[in-house]
Amino acid sequence: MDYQTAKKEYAVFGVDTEAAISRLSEIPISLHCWQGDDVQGFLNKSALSGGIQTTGNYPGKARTFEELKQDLEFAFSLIPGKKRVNLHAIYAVSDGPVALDKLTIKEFEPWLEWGLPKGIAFDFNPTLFSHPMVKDGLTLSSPDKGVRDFWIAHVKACRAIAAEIGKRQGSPCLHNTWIPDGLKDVPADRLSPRLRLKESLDEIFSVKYSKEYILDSLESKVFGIGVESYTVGSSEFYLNYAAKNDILCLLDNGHYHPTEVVSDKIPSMLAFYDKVALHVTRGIRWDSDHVVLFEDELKEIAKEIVRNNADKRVLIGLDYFDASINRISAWVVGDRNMHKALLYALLLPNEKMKQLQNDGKFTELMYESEQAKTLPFGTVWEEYLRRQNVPARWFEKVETYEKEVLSLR
Ligand code: RNT
Ligand code: ZN
Repeated sequence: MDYQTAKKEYAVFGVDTEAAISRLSEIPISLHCWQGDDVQGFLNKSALSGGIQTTGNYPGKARTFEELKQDLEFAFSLIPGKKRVNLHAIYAVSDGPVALDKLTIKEFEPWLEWGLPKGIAFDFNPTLFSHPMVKDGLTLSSPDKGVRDFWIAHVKACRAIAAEIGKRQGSPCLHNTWIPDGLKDVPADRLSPRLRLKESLDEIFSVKYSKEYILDSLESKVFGIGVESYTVGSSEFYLNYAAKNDILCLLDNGHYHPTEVVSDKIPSMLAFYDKVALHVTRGIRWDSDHVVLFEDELKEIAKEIVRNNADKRVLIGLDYFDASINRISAWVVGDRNMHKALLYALLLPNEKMKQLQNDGKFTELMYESEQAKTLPFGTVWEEYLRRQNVPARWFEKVETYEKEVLSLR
């Protein structure tokens, strides 16, 4: 089917494909740099820890800033839309070792020099894992004041960096804090670590920055591998902390009990917060970080963003790491799927369906939403890609890149 025919079919259905395409091209997606090298970074030589894990040993991962940058650039040639890159503190670029609590904007200048001229904006994360100062699995909630102080200094340094990035790029930098703190087995005390975390956060956020430059968020989790019994930074803990301290929550859809869904949490957050941040991922059994596929829950997440006109209120970032397949392919598949889900949601007769719900016409609502599923979505998707100068089929390009670049590493 050609695009003009698809456009007409959608018009009969009450949907304007042109409006959908132009709105989609304005929604930024923050691509996580850490899929490119299995969350290794350039600073730490220690293995990944903190309840997160990459499995697989696919050849060709990026080992340096130059390689990661090159891979990101290639991935971006296959990804449509507005781009942001999500950095972690361990992706600092420097000649010699730099302590995590001493990082400055200097170590991130090379990223900015690369991205800003291309119109790429950045988000930022402190790295509180894979490091010898994580003591007994704890960071900001540790009973050891020395440990807490080190991590407080690290997050403070990262916030200063993020604020400076935001200032330079002319769009706020999302600074998201996730900590691995938790226990493998039944705790004897669940409250004290949380009170210590609260105190550490108070100290961190006592330094104020303009929201024009930095938006702070906190990311909760239900459990991690090796920390199955107790997570200090639970959902309730951060929801309360964020609400009381005018900070954002970041919802990672791999961080909840399996029957809880982030799509349902988004509107609850929008009722109370100006903004909410996301880590879009795909949880499978114990793993919270499989590559994002074009699945039902992803579509539901996109619907909640689109039909609530929350394009500017929901900050979309991706977060997964698969080391068993070509890492560029992992980036491209996941990022394109996020766009695909947004387009899918934009091509629904959302106002009409809301009206049917309000009128109690549930039979017709079910009928309409099932009809929508077989509209020529693929044709509009390809038109969007064409306008974005991105190929519809791209696997061969990745294969060539693998042969010519990755296999030589
Ligand atoms: C871990 C969190 C966190 C990390 C990244 C690397 O469970 O999801 O966001 O994945 O910061
Ligand atoms: Zn996450």
